[in-house]
Amino acid sequence: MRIDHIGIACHDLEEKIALFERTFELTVVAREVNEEQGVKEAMLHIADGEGGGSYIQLLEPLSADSPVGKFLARRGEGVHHVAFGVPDVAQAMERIGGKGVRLLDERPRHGSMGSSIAFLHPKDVGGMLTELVQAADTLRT
Ligand code: V0V
Ligand code: CO
Repeated sequence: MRIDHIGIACHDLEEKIALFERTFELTVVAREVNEEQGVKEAMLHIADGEGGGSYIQLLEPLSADSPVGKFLARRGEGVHHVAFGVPDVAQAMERIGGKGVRLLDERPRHGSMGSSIAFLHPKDVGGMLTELVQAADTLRT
């Protein structure tokens, strides 16, 4: 439906939040520690859209052997992933997985701001780590 967020890997979350607020005049709307994903993250609001908003996600690793920790060691700071907003993450996983793209998650995981997320292998989609996001307000409880 839209680009939900662009994930940017950084060493120092507070420093990069200040940089993005100052430079682009964005506002942090959520912060979270996600132990399962090994990150401390912040969402900076860009716009509202169909089924959810668009954000910049700043990511600091919780450890060196987490996905973002390994990425920083190998490539340094910069764009880590792109997340597409989808109406139904389980259905999107099934449809995209059915095309031979490797899913990095067997089932949807907990994402930022109560969302439901899943990752696709970067090597199967042109070298871009891709996340599927179903926003919280579209999830049935
Ligand atoms: C690794 N590769 C990447 C990449 N990370 N390519 C593009 N973008 C990235 N971010 C390349 C790497 O250079 C290798 O290519 C190849 O993929 C295989 O890498 P690997 O050695 O297996 O590397 P690992 O062990 O670091 O694993 C990479 C994957 C891992 C992508 C499998 O990072 C993963 O499972 N990520 C999904 C979870 C995640 O990233 N969570 C943090 C964000 P060459 O060198 O062999 O050519 S959490 C988040 O976004 C949240 C909570 C949210 O939005 O709400
Ligand atoms: Co993300």
